[in-house]
Amino acid sequence: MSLLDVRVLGDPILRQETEPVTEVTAEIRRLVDDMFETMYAAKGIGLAAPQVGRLERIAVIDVGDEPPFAMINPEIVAVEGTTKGEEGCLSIPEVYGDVERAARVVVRAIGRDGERFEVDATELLARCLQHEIDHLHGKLFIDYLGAFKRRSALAKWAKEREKYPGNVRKLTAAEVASHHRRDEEL
Ligand code: K1U
Ligand code: ZN
Repeated sequence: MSLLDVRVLGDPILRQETEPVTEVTAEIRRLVDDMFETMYAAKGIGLAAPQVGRLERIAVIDVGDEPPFAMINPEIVAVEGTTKGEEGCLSIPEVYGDVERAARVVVRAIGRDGERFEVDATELLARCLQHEIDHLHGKLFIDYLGAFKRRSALAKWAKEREKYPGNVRKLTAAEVASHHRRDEEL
């Protein structure tokens, strides 16, 4: 498995529409595995393909209370209610904001091994599903902020982004080592 560079706000790929996957090949499974490794090293609970410079419609998720899963060509097929909660993004490090989302979503997708599945989610999983599916359509959580909060998020980002020349977040050796140490402890 390989660690992938994470693209940060300013990279145009984060605003692009992804392309549906037509066949789950060995190359797609390899991308899924690399995305999991990258997500864990970056200490995220989700990661979408455009964040690692790819336009396949794929995201990976691990919110911790159920087994991790990949979703290929995910679609939201039902929504219920609304709820507000804090979000962050591995592509906009150190910037956070409250976003209103559906409280419950049902998502239909294809898994890493080509199987069709549905997930019926509430709470953090529902939020993470919506955040990742947005990434697959070029949308970011800051797009939901009101004018004032969006301006202050972008002002914070203007300082942070100096750490990411070329709009690339290279995971540091320390981040990777702490992920591996955690693995050994478990
Ligand atoms: O797609 C991403 O950028 C990953 C993102 C997913 C996400 C976090 C919070 C709410 C919705 C979606 C992250 O993993 S950000 C970092 C993180 O681990 C985290 C942040 C806030 C709450 C819980 C976790
Ligand atoms: Zn994100």
